[in-house]
Amino acid sequence: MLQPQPFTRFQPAYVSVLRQVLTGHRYQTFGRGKDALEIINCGFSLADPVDRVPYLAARGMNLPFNFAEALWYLTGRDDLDMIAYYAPSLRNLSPDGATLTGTAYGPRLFRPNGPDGRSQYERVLRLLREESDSKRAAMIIMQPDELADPANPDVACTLSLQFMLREGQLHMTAYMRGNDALIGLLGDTFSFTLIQEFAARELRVAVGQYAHYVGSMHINKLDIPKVTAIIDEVGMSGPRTSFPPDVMPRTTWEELLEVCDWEQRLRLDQDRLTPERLHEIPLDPYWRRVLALFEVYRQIKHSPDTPVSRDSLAELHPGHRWLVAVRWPSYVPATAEAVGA
Ligand code: 5HM
Repeated sequence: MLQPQPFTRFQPAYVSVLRQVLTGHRYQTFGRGKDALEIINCGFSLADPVDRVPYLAARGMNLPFNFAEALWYLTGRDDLDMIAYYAPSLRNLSPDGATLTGTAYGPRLFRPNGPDGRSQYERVLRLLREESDSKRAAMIIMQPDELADPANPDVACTLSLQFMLREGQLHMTAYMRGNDALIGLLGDTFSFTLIQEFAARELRVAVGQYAHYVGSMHINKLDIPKVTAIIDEVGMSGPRTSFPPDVMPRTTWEELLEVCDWEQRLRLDQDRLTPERLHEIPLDPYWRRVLALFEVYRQIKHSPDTPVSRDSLAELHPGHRWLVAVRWPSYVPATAEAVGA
């Protein structure tokens, strides 16, 4: 077969990669503090990249982080302040305690970086508008000089993201040198396909296929119990639950900045979003549901002794509510009990 393994949705692809690396690994690698099981040259495709959220209780996905990371990329940021609020462990990768380098794909993709004053993203979208069949719409992420210091703690794992516009569909291909099958694969697929969806809406075309190619796909040995639990969860009786995906509307950059403005106010605990105030925000309900997720996360982070308000939980997409319940059951006791978390 000359094509990557095809899937419709991300969840079965994710479980299949985890199972294959765990039970069919070809190599064991040692070094950089993370001994791992590995397969090399791994590829899959998703026919519906919008269906990107796995509903796996044993995984306990931190969905506020995934949305925040995608926004962090889209707005060209590299600051720890924003992203470490959602994932404190990222502080360990920072060379200066303030920013990230290789992990921060945003500046490389979305900040102007050449004599034309455009970002790579702006360039490839302009290309696709002018020459729709182009094979050049690739955005380069890993840079050659990242290997100059052999001790660099944070070298980008993604080599490039490519768009192809064919027959009214925007396809995306991600090329990665290495991917952590448990953590990185989930976060990277989430944010790359969200960028694909955002771009497709901007071009007013349909979301096409997403393909993911990885040189080294691996599971860190410390994660083996969790990976085993995920495989057991699906293996015994099939997936416990699923939800229809939330579909992004066409979104302007101004609207995206409005989302980020609220994200910051909630992150800094400078404001709170009651359902009444949420409904007054002039954004599509899709983005209001994302803000509701950030509000729930604000309550978890800033009022850890109080359960999350039922009103706030009611504003979430049902699938997102399920994920909150399995990730933070003690903060949402009634919902957690209802979903059996
Ligand atoms: O030694 P190395 O630079 O490869 O360690 C970084 C590891 O982080 C990668 O091998 C991969 O397992 C993981 N990673 C990922 O899966 C890192 C990034 C950041 O670029 C990512 N996905 N996006």
